Amino acid sequence: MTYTIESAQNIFSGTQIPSPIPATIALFDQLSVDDRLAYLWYAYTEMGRTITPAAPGAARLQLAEGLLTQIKQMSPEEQTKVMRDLANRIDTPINRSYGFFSVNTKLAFWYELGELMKQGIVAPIPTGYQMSPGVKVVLEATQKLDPGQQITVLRNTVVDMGFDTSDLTPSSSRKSVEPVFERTEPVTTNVKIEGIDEPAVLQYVEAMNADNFAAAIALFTADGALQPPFQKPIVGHEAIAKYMREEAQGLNMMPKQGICEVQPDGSKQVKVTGVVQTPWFGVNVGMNIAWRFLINPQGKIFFVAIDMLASPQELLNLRRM
Ligand code: 45D
Repeated sequence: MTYTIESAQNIFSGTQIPSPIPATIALFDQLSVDDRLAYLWYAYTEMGRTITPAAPGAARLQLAEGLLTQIKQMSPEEQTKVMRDLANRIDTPINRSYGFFSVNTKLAFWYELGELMKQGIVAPIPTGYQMSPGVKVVLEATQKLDPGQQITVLRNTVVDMGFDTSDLTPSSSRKSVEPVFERTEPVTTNVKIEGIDEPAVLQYVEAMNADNFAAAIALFTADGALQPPFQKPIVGHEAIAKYMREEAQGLNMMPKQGICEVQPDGSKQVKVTGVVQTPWFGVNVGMNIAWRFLINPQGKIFFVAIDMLASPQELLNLRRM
């Protein structure tokens, strides 16, 4: 039997409950540009009372240094304009540079801007800014989310800023080596998942928890795909490896339970739920997620989707339909 990515995307579709994350981001997207910047400031500082991200390493900040230095030298009015332009996603030289940053470098850039705003070196929210009712609505929606969902909203809004460079080729000077996230926690080996003994799944988690992406990729078929939360599938070893280097480093994956269904052709559909921690927040924030694997009869991963769960109750939702 041949599989298609489209059919694989639909496995365990009956257990998928829409996450409140896209709904919150849709509300955010409707705000005016100053409202969006103000929302991010309030959401970030409010969150910072309980959880704050780890400071990015020097190597990571170095990648954003050119832009940060430029911004520091600007007048407050110019600084405000840069931030408005970023939120407006228009085509400017700064927005292009930002657009070529990896996800983690974009986060590091804003982390540093946030620090500079707190120190008064970069202009804070425009003077005279009045919080609109719209901002209150999105902030209230955000407060109802669990911490793992809140940081995902922040992350996804940051990733969407700047100019979309996906159709552009970076100049060679812009292709930068992705710095590593140092692991602070000892690596969890010998993964155990209640209800699952599928080697490809257990080995996948072990490899990812050691940032051993070569070992993880080797578990996929050549045409295999990985579908991150709220994204299209990434297809093939090379593309998956690039994605993992940029976005999967330092993650701590703690799968808890799962079900495995053997199909008549010998392929297996596996759903696993558990918690993932990002190196930005470490043990302080857990994200409740599901992995949906399609394993071919030879034991290789043809497809895996990673979904953010709507609520912790979904961790136990392993029914088929
Ligand atoms: O605009 O199996 C200011 C995969 C105000 C791989 C600000 C995975 C102005 C395969 C406050 C300055 C990766 C898919 C902005 C598994 C302003 C796999 C700054 C899943 C913007 C399991 C804001 C991994 C700032 C997952 C600094 C689910 C915000 C990983 C910073 C999830 C926000 C990781 C940060 C997440 C958010 C990380 C640092 C959600 C980090 C979030």
